[in-house]
Amino acid sequence: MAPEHQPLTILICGSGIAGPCLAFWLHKLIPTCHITVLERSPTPRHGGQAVDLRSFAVPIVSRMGLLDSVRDKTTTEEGLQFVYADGVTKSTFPASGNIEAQSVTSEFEILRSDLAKIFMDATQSLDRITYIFDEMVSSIEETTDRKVNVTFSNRLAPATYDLVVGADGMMSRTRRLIFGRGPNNDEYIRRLGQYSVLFTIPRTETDTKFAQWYNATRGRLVLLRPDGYGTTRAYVAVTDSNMSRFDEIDEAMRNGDRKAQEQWFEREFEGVGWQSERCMREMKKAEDYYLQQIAQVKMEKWSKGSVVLLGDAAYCPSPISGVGAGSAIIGAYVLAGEVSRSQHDIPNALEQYEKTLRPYVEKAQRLFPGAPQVANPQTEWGVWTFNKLTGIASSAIMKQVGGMIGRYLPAYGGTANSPFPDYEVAAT
Ligand SMILES: Cc1cc2nc3c(=O)[nH]c(=O)nc-3n(C[C@H](O)[C@H](O)[C@H](O)COP(=O)(O)OP(=O)(O)OC[C@H]3O[C@@H](n4cnc5c(N)ncnc54)[C@H](O)[C@@H]3O)c2cc1C
Ligand SMILES: *[C@@H]1O[C@H](CO)[C@@H](O)[C@H](O)[C@H]1NC(C)=O
Ligand SMILES: *[C@@H]1O[C@H](CO)[C@@H](O)[C@H](O)[C@H]1NC(C)=O
Ligand SMILES: CC(=O)N[C@H]1CO[C@H](CO)[C@@H](O)[C@@H]1O
Repeated sequence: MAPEHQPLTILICGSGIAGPCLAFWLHKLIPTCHITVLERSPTPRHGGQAVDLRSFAVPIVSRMGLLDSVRDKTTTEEGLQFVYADGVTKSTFPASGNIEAQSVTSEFEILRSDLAKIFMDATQSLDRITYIFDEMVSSIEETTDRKVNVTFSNRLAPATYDLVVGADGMMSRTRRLIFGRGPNNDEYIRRLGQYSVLFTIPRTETDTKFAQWYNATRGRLVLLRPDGYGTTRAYVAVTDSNMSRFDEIDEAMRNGDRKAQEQWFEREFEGVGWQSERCMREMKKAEDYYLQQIAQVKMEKWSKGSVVLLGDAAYCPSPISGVGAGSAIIGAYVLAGEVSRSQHDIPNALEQYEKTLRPYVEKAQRLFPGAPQVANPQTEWGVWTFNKLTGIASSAIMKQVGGMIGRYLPAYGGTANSPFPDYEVAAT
């Protein structure tokens, strides 16, 4: 091999959904490259609720040979119910049962941790892929020959890579190292006005096979969902367009102060009714407690030289879009494909990745007008209107709501006519 054709060395920061999926595709399309996946947490991260596989992500996972593994792990959820104040009256949206016209509940709905594990299991034992936990990057510097010098926080020795990928989630540290905090000093984060805490709780008889959504005034939401493991996943959220309401929780989040975070939720949910007391009690015991801000990441550019961002780090569409996991998977596939096509000009590969993926991401980031506020009313009147609307919407004629959404929002649509190339194994 000529010296200029040394095998590529690639560093991926983050072992969530995007990172392992990228490792898979790079390994498949570039049979010589060496891949290191770094994860800041000491063990793979669990927690969170279900994520959806929809549209063009489905054929990609199918080409990975992993669709059956996903099918085996799908949550047992049969649809969505809106629960009214009496706790008895409900309006129901069943899952559509058709992957070409998916309802609000996707046919491939899987716990985030199960999906991450499927991708990790498919890559962890491959040679040329090394996972390293409890480690992160502390500095990144471009060299004159378009490589990247990296130093690490814990035990790894400084090293040089051909490509560095930040797949380290919405609060990406790689992004900050390369692009700073952004022109508005907001870390490129567009806040949508919701903070939610997610955790697993023991199942009780009141939990059904449906996701149950309970509204309360002042934008408070309790959502309980079956998880396929005999337990229930709680999603407890506060929504407001007045961002000052979140000052305290935001600070507690930045400080990693779980106790202060819990106290904030307890205060917000006092007297809310339905299952909220049970949730507050279980929240404090939960081992998989996970707090998130609902937000989007918007950037003008996703790469600089031979460093690139992927998944939530680059273009988080937010969990309420329903396409966070899907756009991480699609992005991983496109990035691997473009790198395989332009292995000896990485900056060019990264330009092509961005050009190919942008139009999709722009659609994925389109939310319903007014989301999430419209579904989390502040006033009794708003709550009443919302409940009336969801009552009407669940009548037979509106059961195809997923199909309708599919026509307006391409990210929710069918799996055919993918705009992405069929990348083939590349010659090196
Ligand atoms: C614990 C958890 C629970 C979630 N639950 C939900 C959910 O219920 N519903 C939903 O829609 N979305 C959820 N998400 C977000 C969802 O996974 C993403 O929107 C989507 O799948 C895109 O994945 P990603 O790989 O880009 O980012 P993520 O899935 O966020 O993965 C990023 C990974 O990078 C790691 N990391 C962070 N910083 C560093 C660093 N400096 N160096 C190395 N590694 C780092 C993180 O620990 C994480 O493993 C959750 C994310 C996490 C981490
Ligand atoms: C990058 O690292 C190499 C090897 O350690 C070193 O020789 C080189 O000077 C470094 N380049 C920069 C720009 O730091
Ligand atoms: C916004 O929220 C803050 C903190 O809860 C509150 O003090 C303030 O009155 C609110 N502003 C409006 C316009 O509702
Ligand atoms: C129709 C209905 O049950 N709406 C409820 C939504 O939540 C508020 C606050 O708990 C109740 O007062 C409403 O009755």
